[in-house]
Amino acid sequence: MSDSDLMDPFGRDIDLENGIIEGASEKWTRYLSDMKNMYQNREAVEEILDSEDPLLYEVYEISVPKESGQLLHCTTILYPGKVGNEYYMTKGHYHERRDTAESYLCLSGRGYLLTQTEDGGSDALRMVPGRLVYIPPYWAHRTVNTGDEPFVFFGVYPGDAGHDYGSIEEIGFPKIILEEDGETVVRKNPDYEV
Ligand code: M6P
Ligand code: ZN
Repeated sequence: MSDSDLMDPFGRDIDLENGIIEGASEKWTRYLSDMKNMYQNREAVEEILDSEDPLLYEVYEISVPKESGQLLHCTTILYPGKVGNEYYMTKGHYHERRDTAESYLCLSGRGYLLTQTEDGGSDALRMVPGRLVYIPPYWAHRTVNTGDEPFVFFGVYPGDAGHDYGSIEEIGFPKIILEEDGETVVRKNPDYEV
């Protein structure tokens, strides 16, 4: 590698309350219309979309080359809300390179990390400010906002991990998180089949 290939070290400022990363970051957004087949109650989805298309989450990413050896850093701001009685959640994904891990550190708000493996393993881990959750290689991951304020977390993962949404868009996760009688409950997904 020549000197001209070397990146310079850099710093970025992250607002630990609202997750905004200042500086040359990429930002992208997901609306309910981007994941309307992923919630249990399709009628509730259509009813909401008849009058508005709510912003579900925003992701700020620090731009580095998406290459082996690099680390990608991002914050996700997942807004509070429900579709029927199912809380707002991220799409969820496997990594294209299945043997890559990811860490999330919760900065503010509260929620859950849902995980699954391709052979039917699954888990649900609570996330509160200051709590780190580790997603080992081979585990798909989705987050769910179970609170009434934005759920903000910081994530780090390998530059060449990639995102694979394919099977998740079709079959979802083994577990779903609902509000029932004012309580947050983790239930088996009735539509889930391996
Ligand atoms: C986290 C990271 C990102 C991911 C984002 C949103 O910030 O895991 O890699 O893109 O959450 O999740 P999704 O891509 O599943 O919509
Ligand atoms: Zn990931």
